[in-house]
Amino acid sequence: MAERFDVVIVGAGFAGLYMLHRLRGLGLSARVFEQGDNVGGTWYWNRYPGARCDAESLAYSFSFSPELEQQWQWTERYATQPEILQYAEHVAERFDLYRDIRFQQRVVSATYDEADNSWLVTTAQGETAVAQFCIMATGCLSVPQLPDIKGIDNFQGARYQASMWPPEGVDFSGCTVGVIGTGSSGIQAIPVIAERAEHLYVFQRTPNFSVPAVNGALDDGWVEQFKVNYRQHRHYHKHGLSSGFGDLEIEPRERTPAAESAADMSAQEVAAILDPYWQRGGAFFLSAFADSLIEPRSNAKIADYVRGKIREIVQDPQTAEDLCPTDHPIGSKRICVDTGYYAAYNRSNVSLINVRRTPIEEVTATGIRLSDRNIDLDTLVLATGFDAMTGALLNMDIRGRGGVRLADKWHSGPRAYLGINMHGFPNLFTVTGPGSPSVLSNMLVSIEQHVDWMVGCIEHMRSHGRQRVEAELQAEDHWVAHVNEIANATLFPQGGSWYLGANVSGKPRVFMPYAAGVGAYRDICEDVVRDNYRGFVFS
Ligand code: N01
Repeated sequence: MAERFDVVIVGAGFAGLYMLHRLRGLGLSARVFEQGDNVGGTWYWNRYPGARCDAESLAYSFSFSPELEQQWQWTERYATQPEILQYAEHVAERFDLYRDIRFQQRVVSATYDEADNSWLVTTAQGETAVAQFCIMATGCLSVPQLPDIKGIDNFQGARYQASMWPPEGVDFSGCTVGVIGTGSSGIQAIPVIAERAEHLYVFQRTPNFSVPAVNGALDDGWVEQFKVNYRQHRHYHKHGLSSGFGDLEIEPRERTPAAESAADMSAQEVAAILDPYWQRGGAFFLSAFADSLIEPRSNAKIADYVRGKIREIVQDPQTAEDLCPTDHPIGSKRICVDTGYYAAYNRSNVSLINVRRTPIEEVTATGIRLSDRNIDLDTLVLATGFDAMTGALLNMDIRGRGGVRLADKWHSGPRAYLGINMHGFPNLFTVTGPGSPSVLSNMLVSIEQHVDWMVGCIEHMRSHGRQRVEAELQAEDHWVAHVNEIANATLFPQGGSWYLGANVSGKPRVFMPYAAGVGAYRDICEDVVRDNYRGFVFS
């Protein structure tokens, strides 16, 4: 017989950990199922060389515990994967969370029993749990997407996937290495692999825009001063225009764009505004102009500036041209933040293969056969992305009221009210689900906001004797239309990105995250609560 809890949580990344902590505070019992053998979610799996966060560490951290934020010492402006994983483990230990987590348990189904008002959750390993509430804390980029390349399984050398990297690491010394994929993962890994490999071939299909991280060690005195005002910094992250990302100012302040628009500026005027952002580093670069993701002419000027930088850095003119993105507005695909990416192509042991010019015909036992030659490889690294936002949810067999499958409901794309709950799926919450700011924001800010909202809702139900909460169909429809309306007012839909599901063949092309920012979204969620949970039905 399945054990009974108040809540089942799927996933022990940051969302699952914080949810468990908050539920404990309410005195509720919870069981967490996690497929890995430790906590950390994305930071548990993505151990590829050079993996680090593109949000600043002092912002990409929990705010719920002032003691934790004061005591934890981040060492670099952008934390490395091992440091973030240590942080997740520290949080789990500090708040005594491990005892409720079952590791190496991959959830395969979640089924709602209407008569019992409960969810039955089952794992591939045969464990089950029944609970009134089911929380999907499954992450947005947790299902790897493998490339559909002929012969890929024939390769006899070592093959690694960025998002399932072996914990013991990989020694590339003396190896001829091929990397397929030049998104954020590839762009972080390439300069690091280049330092070790005998020769590195990068197989690039679509170039991406990348800005320098300007990473470095954090100065203790500076951090101490920053932490004096931590609460106020957090306030701006949660409510401001910056989508929850941090800044490097000691004085807390709202980050505002330097200029309204680049559209009618000369290249020199644009450069005068962008140069300080480029030198300062980080994805905040895109916020220099207020309309960078709205006005195509402004966006084009910013893209020109970055292409100019690529041509300045990369010595070989043909390689530089091949690295210049021309097929999408800058920022419409997630902008990458790198350390030495473009400069890596100046090394004599790094070759860029433009596979649009010389397509990959086949992966063979010994390497890659291009349309014009064979390249022998010892090692092949795949950094080919994820089935984002919906992948983890649809990989499970989730069945709501009347046995309706989530996969059927989402046949033409995800539908959820506020990205929090779906009509037909009572008491099931999706942390940072499609329809919420999620991947367009600092995930820690969005995770805390969602968990706090969901816990507030559960508290409300308990104090009002309510057993069931479910989004109204009409509220869900309106929200989905609103998410689309906001996205269509931006350049995002032109990106052909994973935000749209465009990287997965057959996936409906729907812009999944909510693009109005964390501040506006938080206001809406709070307003819904003030308005007696407008759009939700309790029973
Ligand atoms: O994945 P991606 P990612 N043949 O989808 C290529 C987060 N993240 O893992 O564009 C050849 O961006 C594909 O080419 P194309 C972050 O949000 C964050 O790098 O389809 N190439 C593309 O170049 C990020 O956006 C951090 O033509 C093929 C690449 O693979 C998200 O995760 C670090 C191919 C996939 O790029 C995903 O990033 C890492 C094929 N058949 C990740 N199939 C930080 O915090 C695919 N590609 C810094």
